[in-house]
Amino acid sequence: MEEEKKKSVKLVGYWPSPFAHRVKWALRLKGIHYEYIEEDIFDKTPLLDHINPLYGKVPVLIHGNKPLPESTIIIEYIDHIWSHNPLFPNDPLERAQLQVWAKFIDQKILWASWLAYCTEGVKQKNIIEKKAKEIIVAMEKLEKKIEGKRFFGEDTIGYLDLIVGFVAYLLPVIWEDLGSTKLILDPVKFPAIFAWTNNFMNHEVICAEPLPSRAEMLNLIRRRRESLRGIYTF
Ligand SMILES: N[C@@H](CCC(=O)N[C@@H](CS)C(=O)NCC(=O)O)C(=O)O
Repeated sequence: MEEEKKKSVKLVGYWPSPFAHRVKWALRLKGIHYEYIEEDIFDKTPLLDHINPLYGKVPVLIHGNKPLPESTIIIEYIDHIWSHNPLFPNDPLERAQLQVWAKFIDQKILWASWLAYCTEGVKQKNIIEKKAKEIIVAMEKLEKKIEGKRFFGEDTIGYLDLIVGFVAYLLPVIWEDLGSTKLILDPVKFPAIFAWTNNFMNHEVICAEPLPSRAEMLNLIRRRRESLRGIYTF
């Protein structure tokens, strides 16, 4: 493992990508030096298909000369190679349960929000309402999970904090700015998640590098939605 730690680390990302930010946070929490390579997903270079032939998406970690895509898997890999400041518990069942949560959060909150706002056509309004209800149910489950804790990793930031990180800065842009609803990060309905967003965003490692501004995110999401026009139509 000591040999592995000596190899170069590069991260191919795109500035607003919530998936790339997770990996950046993991690398920073571990104090790993890395080179960042920006890849414009609107104008992809051949590199991306070369290093991620299955999906052609960012982020991709390049460790030595070997690429690894998929944010959740990259973070597990990082934690395996650089085991200090652990992001996962030792217990195999608890680790596996966190992975189940990660999948749930990506599908039921992140992907569901994106789908709601990229969908167009006659049923768009219904779909947004349906997805908003589903997301509230998912957020209620998340609220119970974080209740009484400072972080999902208990006293310190762990794997699930990195996965949920987008809730703190991206979800409000999608739902409040694009969708004109305050429902998602309501401090009365979700006091524990609300408190967590402050803990997370003010953590020294997380706030060490500024995240894209709300206005930048909003412009980008609008542009991306436009570029996906016609893909999710009902
Ligand atoms: N499941 C992937 C999702 C990655 C993803 O969707 N990346 C987006 C940027 S936020 C992307 O590269 N999109 C380019 C495309 O879809 O062509 C992960 O966790 O890394």
